[in-house]
Amino acid sequence: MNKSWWKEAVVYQVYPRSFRDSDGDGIGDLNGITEKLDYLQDLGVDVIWLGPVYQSPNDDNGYDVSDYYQIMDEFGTMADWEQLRDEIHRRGMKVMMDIVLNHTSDEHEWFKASRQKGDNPYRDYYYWGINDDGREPNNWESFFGGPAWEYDDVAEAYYLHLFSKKQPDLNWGNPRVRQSMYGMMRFWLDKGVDGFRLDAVNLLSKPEGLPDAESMSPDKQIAPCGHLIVNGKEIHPIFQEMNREVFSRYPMFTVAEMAGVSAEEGLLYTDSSRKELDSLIVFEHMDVDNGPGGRWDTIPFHLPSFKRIMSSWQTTLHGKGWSGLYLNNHDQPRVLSRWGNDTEYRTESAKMFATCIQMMQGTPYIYQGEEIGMTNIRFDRIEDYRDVETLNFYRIETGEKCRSHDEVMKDIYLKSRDNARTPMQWDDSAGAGFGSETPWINVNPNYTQINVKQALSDPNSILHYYRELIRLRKRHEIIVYGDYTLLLDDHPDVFAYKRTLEDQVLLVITNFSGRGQTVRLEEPVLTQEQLISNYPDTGESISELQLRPFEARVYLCQ
Ligand code: TEU
Repeated sequence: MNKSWWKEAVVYQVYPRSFRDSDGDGIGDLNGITEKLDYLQDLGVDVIWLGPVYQSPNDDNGYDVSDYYQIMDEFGTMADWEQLRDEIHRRGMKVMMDIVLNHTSDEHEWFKASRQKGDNPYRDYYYWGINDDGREPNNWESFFGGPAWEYDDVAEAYYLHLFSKKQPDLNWGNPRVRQSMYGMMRFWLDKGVDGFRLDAVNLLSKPEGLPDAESMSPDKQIAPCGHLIVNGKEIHPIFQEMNREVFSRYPMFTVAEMAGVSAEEGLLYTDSSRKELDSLIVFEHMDVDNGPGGRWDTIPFHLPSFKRIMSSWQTTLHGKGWSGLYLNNHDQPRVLSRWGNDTEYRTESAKMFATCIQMMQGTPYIYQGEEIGMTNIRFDRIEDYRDVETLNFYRIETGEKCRSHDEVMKDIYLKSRDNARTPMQWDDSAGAGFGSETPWINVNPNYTQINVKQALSDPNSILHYYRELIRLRKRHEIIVYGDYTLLLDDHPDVFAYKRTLEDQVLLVITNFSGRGQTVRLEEPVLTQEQLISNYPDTGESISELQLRPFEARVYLCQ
């Protein structure tokens, strides 16, 4: 058993823009995060993941970096960042920075230089091209809708942008790009950062010749291209080099965000003997409600598929690799609105999801607001949305696709990333205690009932339950290091599994439905101790369990 501090840690993700606004300008900031560190320490988390806080024109809320060495003015100064780092460390916690390597902002100095014609050393920092007929080099569609190529008048060519057109893709085939980025990472590590979350990082190796993607519909000029790019030919050598040049030189931890990775590929990235990455944040389990049309094409949640995916990651990585555990982040709608019940069973379903995920092997990630059961939002007007992906989708669907406002808003209510980006709900005062009454994005009107102040005062709150789950992880090694077996494989509504470590067995039983369920577990046990449950009074035997809506139970058996 290969032990590491980051395997035993719980990470809390802060989305700085929406966490706490200390100066009342409508935008969350670094001093706001510092103000709330006692709250995070009380919750029991070990690591704070800061969303990108670098200089940025904010086309994609900081994921479009114009200067990696400066703090975004709206968030504060480098001195504020240093104070935040020190206050995190003083409390025995660690700080993880979000590192964006696949692209920069189009306002980054490199890109500005790259556009210039003539003998230009920066030209090769990005992907430029134009076909003989004056068209785009290929038919790729951006992840955020529309073509992945944008024409630039100065360069008289197109540049590649897999995300928004203000996020040109860097050319990682260029050694100067790689060395500059390694230097940037070392700069932050030398400043005392303890870990990195690497953004969209399995996109770095583009396919040779940038071939067209197969078109799904003949009338469309562009086609989704992600599958051609993810896990490209040079990706493993890139991480091995990055590890040599950066990670291996510091006592740090890495988690890489990667779409389009299976558990087998995940093992290649995180197998410790290969010296690439420590762990991953993947999408396979979050994509179970994506139809053939992708993210916005929502199909019903199917628990057996979810169980199969979770189980494949649990068993494939065991003993060799490592993974992150999450159901919420700033790119996903709130899970309790998505797959649970955010009205009648809000508290039960929030606790159930947390139990199911946090009792698995991996490093749990808690996204701000998840611990108080924040829910999705529904703004009537598209003008109240801020996310570039959502706004592009609305423009394309109501424009060239001629769909009605009401129809498109239904998709946005289900999947918009803004669902998770509304201001953190601290209390029931006007503006939810975020710090300003007119924040950059509206608060969820349910802040009068759902807020931290209320949760702290209610012993049955989701917040107290999260604290207890974290405490259990610290107390029972089996939660971190035990192996995993799926139980009741084909059950359509119940997710049950066991973890085993030496002579101990941990049983986790979760009801994903809003109906009662009766299940039989054939587990021979001598003694059993119930570690946690989201319902009171669960005294009966474990061989036949009567589960209530969204009930979750965890037993330790010997
Ligand atoms: O996300 C990468 C990524 O794969 C997602 O953008 C995903 O494709 C999308 O959210 C679902 O449609 C990272 C960041 O987490 C995200 O916020 C950024 O927008 C993106 O990279 C670009 O930097």
